Amino acid sequence: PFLENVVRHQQFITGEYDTSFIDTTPELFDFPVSKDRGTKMLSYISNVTINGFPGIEKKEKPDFRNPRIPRLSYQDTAVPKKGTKQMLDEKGPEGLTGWIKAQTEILLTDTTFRDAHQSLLATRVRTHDMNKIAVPTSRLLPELFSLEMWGGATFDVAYRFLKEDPWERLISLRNKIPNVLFQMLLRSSNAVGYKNYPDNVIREFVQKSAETGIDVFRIFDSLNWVKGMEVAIESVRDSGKIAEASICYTGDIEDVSRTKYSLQYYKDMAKELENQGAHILGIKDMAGLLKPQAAYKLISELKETVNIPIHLHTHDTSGNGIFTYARAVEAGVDIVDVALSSMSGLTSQPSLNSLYYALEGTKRKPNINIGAAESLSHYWEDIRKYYADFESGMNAPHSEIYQHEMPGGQYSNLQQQAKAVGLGNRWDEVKQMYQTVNHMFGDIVKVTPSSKIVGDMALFMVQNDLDEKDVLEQGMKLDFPDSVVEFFQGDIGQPYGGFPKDLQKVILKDRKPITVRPGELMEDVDFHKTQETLTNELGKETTDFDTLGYVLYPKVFMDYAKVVEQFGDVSVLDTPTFFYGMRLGEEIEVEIETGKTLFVQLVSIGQPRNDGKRVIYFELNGQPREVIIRDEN
Ligand code: 3PY
Ligand code: ZN
Repeated sequence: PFLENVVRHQQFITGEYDTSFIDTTPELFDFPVSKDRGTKMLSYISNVTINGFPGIEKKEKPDFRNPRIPRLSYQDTAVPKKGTKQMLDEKGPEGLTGWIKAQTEILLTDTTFRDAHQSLLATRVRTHDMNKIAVPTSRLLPELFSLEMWGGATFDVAYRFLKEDPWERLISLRNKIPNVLFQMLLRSSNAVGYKNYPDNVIREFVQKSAETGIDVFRIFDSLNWVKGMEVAIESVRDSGKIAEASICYTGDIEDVSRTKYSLQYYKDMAKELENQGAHILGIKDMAGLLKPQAAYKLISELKETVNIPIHLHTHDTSGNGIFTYARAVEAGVDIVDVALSSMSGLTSQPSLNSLYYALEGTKRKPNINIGAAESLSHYWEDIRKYYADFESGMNAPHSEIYQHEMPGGQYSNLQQQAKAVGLGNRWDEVKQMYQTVNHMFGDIVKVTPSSKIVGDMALFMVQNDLDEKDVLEQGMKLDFPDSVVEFFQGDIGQPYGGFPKDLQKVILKDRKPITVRPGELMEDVDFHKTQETLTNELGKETTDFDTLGYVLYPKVFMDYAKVVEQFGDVSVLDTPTFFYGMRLGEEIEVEIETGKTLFVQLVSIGQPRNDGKRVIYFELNGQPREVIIRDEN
């Protein structure tokens, strides 16, 4: 309506306007904002302004600078250069993998939109901030192999904390970035959750994700149990997309005292995944344990073992990430994961920008425009400040990762979990206990959800002042966390080398564990019936996306739906307003739909009344509006 009003305006029609035209013509904003929609949005703003945002310290909204968005020429904006996405669409998965293998230069996956912020900022980056940089990313880095922008923890966190729909993120980014492959992280039978789901849920989830825009599925099992990956690999192949089946790297192939995860172990698994139909072999070094010389050895041997391209993922926690990549590149790895420099390093991926310079003068230097990467990095440097409350506090390389082996994506999340249960000041003990628990569990692969189970057990033991001996001696009387019990029951699969029997006995008490694939014992979900139930419960139309969200996370989804009912779609707010509300007198713009912008001013805040409520006075597009909210302070 705003644009319609503009183009119908006499001054616009006769071409007599300058930039003041919009400011001096308030009637342009005379489009109806439903009373309900406006009030809901103002209630949200009032609520965070007065009561703060859960999980972050309440303070007055900081005065952030406007993020630096790279300028694009009209030409750039209008026609994105063709990229890997077109290649997949035209040549199919095998055509694409043939092309990958024929490249001399190293190919890059940019993880800034997913793992980088999952690992640095507890997955809190909002779609709003991604949308603003999506077109520049597509136009300035069209040579990327892929953008990892979905999956892992982003799905759950979007509903749970950001109160936004993860599918909307996929849809809007896909629209803005039509040329680069979109990649997601898929936890095999755990999909994007923390437990095994029925097989038809995995199939449906993969099919919908593929239809909505995902091209490359990085598939892993949190125990490296290939049987647990079968349904996911098959579903991705059936969808016509790329199955990047992955090995999770743990331990240290160079350490002769640790023989469980040897070079041979990885070679055997690689061959198995290739035989299962993987188009690409992923090496998922989720904690950053792969040391440079080990990387050289592992990649060299795997290149001899499989015929498919190899894609390496690491985290830079130890500070050795670039060195590891340089050695892997020498050994012939095809693709590596990096993040734009301002979102890289430490628990995140190594820096794209640094790797570019590290490989200068070699024939494998990546084919990207480094100036473009620098300017995109400026944007993220500015945006990152909005999320300062979610930073982990780690600000230097952390070589103790080689001892505790905690995945990069878990570090900041477990720290938040520890704070939430009052163990914030015992974080060092939690890390130490994490290592102990790994040992107690028989040295397992630690990656979501197995890493979360180790984390839950570590928190449980620190909280209850238990050591390994206490657990074995008093275990029959202890109520272990649900996730730990489920793990020992075999509900997320079978760990390599089996379960430690004495611990399993005290944790399961008299129950018998399962040894088959959990999906074999689960009944299919009836999506049709579930959608009906959901529609009834919410009292409004629901989509297939809603049903899937509900099937994966029933409670989280319902809580999200309640927030939308109460406050409307809060994903349209800018991030500082979303987290901090507004300052007195401040005016903000909210684009509620394309071309429909609301102007909101916070005029005044009434004193608390006897009933504990306050009246908050706004102007919405120049009209006075009041909302009444409860002051929870
Ligand atoms: C996830 O599963 O979310 C991960 O990032 C694992 O490393
Ligand atoms: Zn990762």
